[in-house]
Amino acid sequence: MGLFDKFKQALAKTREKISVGVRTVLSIGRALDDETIDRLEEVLYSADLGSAGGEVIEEVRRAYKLRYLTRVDQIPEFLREKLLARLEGCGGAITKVQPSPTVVLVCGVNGSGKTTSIAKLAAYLRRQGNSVVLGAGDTFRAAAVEQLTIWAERLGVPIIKKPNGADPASVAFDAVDAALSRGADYVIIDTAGRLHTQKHLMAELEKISRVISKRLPGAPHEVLLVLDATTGQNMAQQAELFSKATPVSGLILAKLDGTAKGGAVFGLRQRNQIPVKFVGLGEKLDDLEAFDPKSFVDAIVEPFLELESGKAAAT
Ligand SMILES: Nc1nc2c(ncn2[C@@H]2O[C@H](COP(=O)(O)OP(=O)(O)O)[C@@H](O)[C@H]2O)c(=O)[nH]1
Ligand SMILES: [Mg+2]
Repeated sequence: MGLFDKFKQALAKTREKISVGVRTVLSIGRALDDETIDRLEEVLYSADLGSAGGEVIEEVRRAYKLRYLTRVDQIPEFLREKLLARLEGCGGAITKVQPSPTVVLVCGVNGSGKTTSIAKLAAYLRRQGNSVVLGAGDTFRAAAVEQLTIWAERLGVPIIKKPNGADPASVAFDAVDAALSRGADYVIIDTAGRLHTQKHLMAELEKISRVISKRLPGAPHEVLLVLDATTGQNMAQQAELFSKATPVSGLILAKLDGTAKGGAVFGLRQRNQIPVKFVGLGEKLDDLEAFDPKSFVDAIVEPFLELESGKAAAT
């Protein structure tokens, strides 16, 4: 299945809401007027695009006043362009440094999908011919270390771990050390997602980064923040919070499959300027995809194509 089809499947709920709304727009007529624009605004609102939806509709209103837009069949292309512009700079390029290893630190709140995403990212990097070492830096919960160990065994990749309660920074140090001595291409380090105080989170992430850079100057090369896509607009707040603790180089949106809140990606990008690099589309090892803005926007815009044809789009 191609990425466009995977996004179509993942965004099925959002697409269904758009389809329903688009039919009400069409029931009003083909000429663009204040009423059809109001209906379009509701469609975008139902797709949970957040502030991005409101801003795009303002662009529609402006274009309508300037007589640049006069018919509803011009809307899909207009939306495609405006939505795509909002995801400029997003994409799946993960840094690879020479000499190796590239150190990837993974953070995010508990339950967001960190450990699973790390396993998927390791599988992804290995498919591209890289060797990977994992670091079990979530030493706060014994179950977290066990979970990553199971993934490591399944993947056949080395894992560096310490007893429960050990200093996560020392695990990170040892993981980088192991990657250096093995000549591994990547080392991916898990972290705890405790958020009881912002101060504590900052201190812990800062310390891990500092200790990593002692072992390998310039590292970590990537700090990936895992966000739970089902939390919708809350993702933006979390991205802001973590950005204050540590410079985040990219986002992994986990659990994009089956959520009605995938549209939140647009507001997220706008508020934080952190590129979405990967998306999680399920719980299996191969359910991680490098994010491709064009396929994503196409999957959202497709139900709007009904405005061009006046017929139901294929779902
Ligand atoms: N459907 C779906 N579930 C996911 C995805 N990523 C993670 N999960 C599930 O979310 C739950 C929490 O994931 P976990 O990796 O343990 O989160 P962590 O606490 O941040 O390390 C687990 O049940 C995962 O199987 C995804 O992309 N799609
Ligand atoms: Mg975990």
